[in-house]
Amino acid sequence: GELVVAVAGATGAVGREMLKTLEGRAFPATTVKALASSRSAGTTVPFAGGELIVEEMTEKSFEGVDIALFSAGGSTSKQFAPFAVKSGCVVIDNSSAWRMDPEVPLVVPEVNPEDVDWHKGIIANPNCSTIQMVVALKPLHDVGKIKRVIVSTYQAVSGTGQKAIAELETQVRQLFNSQEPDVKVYPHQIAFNCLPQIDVFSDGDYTFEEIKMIKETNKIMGDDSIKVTATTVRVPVFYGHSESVNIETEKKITAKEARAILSQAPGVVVYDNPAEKIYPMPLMAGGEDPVFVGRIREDNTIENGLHLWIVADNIRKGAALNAVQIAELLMERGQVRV
Ligand code: A2P
Ligand code: 11C
Repeated sequence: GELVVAVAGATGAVGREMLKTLEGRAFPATTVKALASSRSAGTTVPFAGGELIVEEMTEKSFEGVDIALFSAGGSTSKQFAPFAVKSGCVVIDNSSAWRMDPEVPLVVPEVNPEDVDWHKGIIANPNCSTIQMVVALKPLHDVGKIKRVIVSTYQAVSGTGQKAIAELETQVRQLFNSQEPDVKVYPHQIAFNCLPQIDVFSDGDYTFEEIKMIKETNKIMGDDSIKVTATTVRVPVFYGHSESVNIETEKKITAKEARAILSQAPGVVVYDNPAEKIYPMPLMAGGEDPVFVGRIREDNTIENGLHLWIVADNIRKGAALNAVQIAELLMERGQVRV
């Protein structure tokens, strides 16, 4: 039969990658609609060797649509997702708008695929930095039960969207031409700098990005007993988030065992050979699907501790790919349409 898919926010950094991913994985859509704001209505976006004409997203855009992939910001998704659901469409939403809603599953297909089964029309795609971390932590949790996680991130500007990619490029060019850099998107210059602030400050002086990593990890892993703490940092990298992750487990997992467990884990590639200077880096993870893990070693300051270095393309596994994998799960499990 017919399978109509809409991409909401099709002109954005993630929306464009969603279209590429649908095409690359041969998602069985008969029709794909590209939706964005009135600003870009009538422009085109590349798809399947041709182009799609972008339509303005309205309350009526979802009539006859089976699955909508949303990446148009939290407020847009709060406004439009309910209309999509009303017309029977399943929304896979990449914003933070619905993630902590108890009525909304928060899904990483390698971790909690069964949670798609209780959706009521909206399924949330987690934050990029959370996704890559839980893909690597779940198989270790299953073996040794993780008690505590301490994560520090090194996040690429593409996580902020198209305008931040442009800002880093522009600042680098301006600095090489002895000009004062324009600072618009971030509170400080991002070129040749590190900003220990992602999103707004909130409770206890944690940023919202840090709070997302903490709460989303517990929800996806289905285990509130895991204690998570985070420091999230923006770095002048275009694509690929990196994370230094320290875990404490109930049962001892040696570095060798961790390497073996992660080598078998779905969606993970172990890239770890110190003697050959082999470890994951954003420049190699960009444009790739897997979550790369390296620098695996025991933390001898505690009894059962491990260090991991986790890198993934934040636009792919961190956003577009995870969303398309959720759409594939919906098909496999017969959960399309509300
Ligand atoms: P537009 O290009 O028309 O502004 P990014 O995350 O890269 O900044 O992209 C954000 C995406 O969300 C873009 O596709 C943008 O469309 C879309 N968007 C933003 N606001 C709205 C809105 N009110 N209605 C529909 N799409 C929106
Ligand atoms: C960043 N993690 O790198 C953010 C982007 O909650 O979906 C994604 C924000 C979110 O800036």
